[in-house]
Amino acid sequence: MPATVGDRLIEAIRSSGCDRVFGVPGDFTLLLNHMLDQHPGFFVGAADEQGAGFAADAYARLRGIGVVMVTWGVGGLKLVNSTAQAWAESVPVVVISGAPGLAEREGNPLLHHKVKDFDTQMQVMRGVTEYAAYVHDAEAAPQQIAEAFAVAMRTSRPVYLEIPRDVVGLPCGPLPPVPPPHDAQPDPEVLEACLDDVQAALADAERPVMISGVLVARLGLQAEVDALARTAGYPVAETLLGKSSIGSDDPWFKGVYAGAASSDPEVRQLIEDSDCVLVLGAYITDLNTGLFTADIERADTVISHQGVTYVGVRGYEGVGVTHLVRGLVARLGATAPGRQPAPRVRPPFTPSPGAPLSAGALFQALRSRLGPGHTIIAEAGDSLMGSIDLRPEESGFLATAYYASLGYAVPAALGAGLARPDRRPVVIVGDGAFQMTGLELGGMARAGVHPVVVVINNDGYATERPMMDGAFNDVPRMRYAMFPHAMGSGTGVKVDTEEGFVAALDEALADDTQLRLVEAVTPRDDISPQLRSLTAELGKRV
Ligand SMILES: Cc1ncc(C[n+]2csc(CCOP(=O)(O)OP(=O)(O)O)c2C)c(N)n1
Ligand SMILES: [Mg+2]
Repeated sequence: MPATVGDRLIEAIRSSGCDRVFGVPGDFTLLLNHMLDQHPGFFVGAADEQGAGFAADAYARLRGIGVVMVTWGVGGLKLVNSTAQAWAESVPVVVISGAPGLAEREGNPLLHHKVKDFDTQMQVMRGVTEYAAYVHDAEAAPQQIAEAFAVAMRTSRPVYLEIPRDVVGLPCGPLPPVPPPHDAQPDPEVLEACLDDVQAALADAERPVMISGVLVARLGLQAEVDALARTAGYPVAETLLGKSSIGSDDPWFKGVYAGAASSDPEVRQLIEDSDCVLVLGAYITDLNTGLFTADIERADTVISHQGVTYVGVRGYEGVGVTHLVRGLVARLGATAPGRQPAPRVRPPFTPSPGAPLSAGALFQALRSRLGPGHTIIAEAGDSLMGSIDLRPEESGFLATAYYASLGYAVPAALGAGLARPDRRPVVIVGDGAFQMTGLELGGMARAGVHPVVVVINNDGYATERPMMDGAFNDVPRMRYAMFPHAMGSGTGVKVDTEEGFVAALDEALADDTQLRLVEAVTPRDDISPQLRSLTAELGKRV
């Protein structure tokens, strides 16, 4: 039997290093689903397409590529948000959509799931992906499939493949060789000049520091950044979106720098007092800069993106963060990391007897207990801002810290648990966000994922209340601790004191055989100090 388009697609997925496809089937994908079924456990069903998209996003953040497969229209259009997030936050997700067969389209009939035209979904997905192909010709299919995976890995952005169902079974040729996953090499003279300039800036500086951004994680540069820090002795801060791009137990790790919303005053002072800040692969977004309160002199800054590096105002085209970091490591003779830093002792938290639970105490308790062995997933809202000072291991923290879509954290636990089965997902999520995608917990046990889920029940949209309050910030009051019971797996408990929270958290962390949900009730108007300073600023703009 000659290989078919469907076979080639599966071959491309597997050879990319991805061993899961998240999705929801529909009649336009059933043949593909049937083919995937030849590999047991390969397809992981989600409750909703957006949940599948978020699970694939989390998987991709941890494994370098993720795949989501859905049906056309009703499925694909639900993936617009998760794919937009993947684009905004540089996550290589391959989105595959089934589609009506070529033969079914003759005469332009009103087929189910169709909106306006047969290419409506393609047009929409083009707007949120780096590469999009309509795979309707079996001869061109291998090239399109190979290119989609190559673009996703090279650019660290989402891509889109739409495959009519009667093309899936057509025979086709082999996948062409995939081009190397990294950027084109820069002009060697420009690279040398750039490295000279950066080295001179660093040598002249008395207090050089590094800021590690999201691309350090996405482009796999952690070992090089560690090597630079260890050899040259530069302290390292992270951005919020780049949180856990290096490990917080590394001795050179100093915290998260985000201007006025930094994790602590010391890290803010360290960065703002520096006379040479090496900013590696960071996006200068509002949330990364504490709403642009970051105060760093441009003249004292080396900032390196994908494909360009600036030393002060001097730009070096073609020198991306990968080239800069690798070039500096080579020049400084920095060695690859050989040893594991000793785990830092996390600041202990002792609950005050009888004290009602506050947001501040909740995050202190989490900080004292989370770290190695966990993938911490913090939802947008106070779950994220309050988590800024948690101490995850390298790549042990996931959050949509730029695009900030609520509903990410719970489905992300599915992807994270499967991508890194050696680490337990710990979800921190607000009550409002939980109502959006909390049902995805129902499929976790089936997939063998047993997260700890902390639902912060502060009676609504607390992040928005300081900016402008009204009944629109109230959400229906639900019994969050009852969800595991209703879903038929796991255990839930509701607590509203410091002692109760710590006891429930310890019990949850000690039992990794099942989903453990802790509903943590905090006062309605109580938010973390970081969120308070951010919303005070945001409120001025409403
Ligand atoms: C999908 C989506 N819809 C709306 C928003 C706007 N938004 C930002 S924070 C927030 C409130 C979140 O409430 P909750 O999840 O309870 O967390 P809390 O603010 O209480 O920490 C809302 C609605 C968003 N970021 N994402
Ligand atoms: Mg809330």
